[in-house]
Amino acid sequence: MKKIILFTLSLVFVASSVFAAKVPGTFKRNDADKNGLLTKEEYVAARIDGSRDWFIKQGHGIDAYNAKFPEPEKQFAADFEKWDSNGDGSVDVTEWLNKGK
Ligand SMILES: [Ca+2]
Ligand SMILES: [Ca+2]
Repeated sequence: MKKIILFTLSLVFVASSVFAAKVPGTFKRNDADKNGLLTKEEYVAARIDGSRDWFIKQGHGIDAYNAKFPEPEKQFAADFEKWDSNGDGSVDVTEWLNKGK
């Protein structure tokens, strides 16, 4: 019985690591409700937080961020719309992986 449980557990582990390898970390972090789809709101919010943090961490400061992204919502939403190739309003993992191609 113990063996069967261990075997099942290792199968679950293998299956989940295969799945994890397919979904990029950035996608997962941006997917706030973890439903496997990025909405424009989730993406724009995560991108604003992420870029602000990056500018501050790099020592450029918030003024540099504001200069680079005077209208962050608009600018990040425009990227998002390019990636949503089937136009359903959300970006799935496949669309995410194909962005910039
Ligand atoms: Ca989501
Ligand atoms: Ca889509």
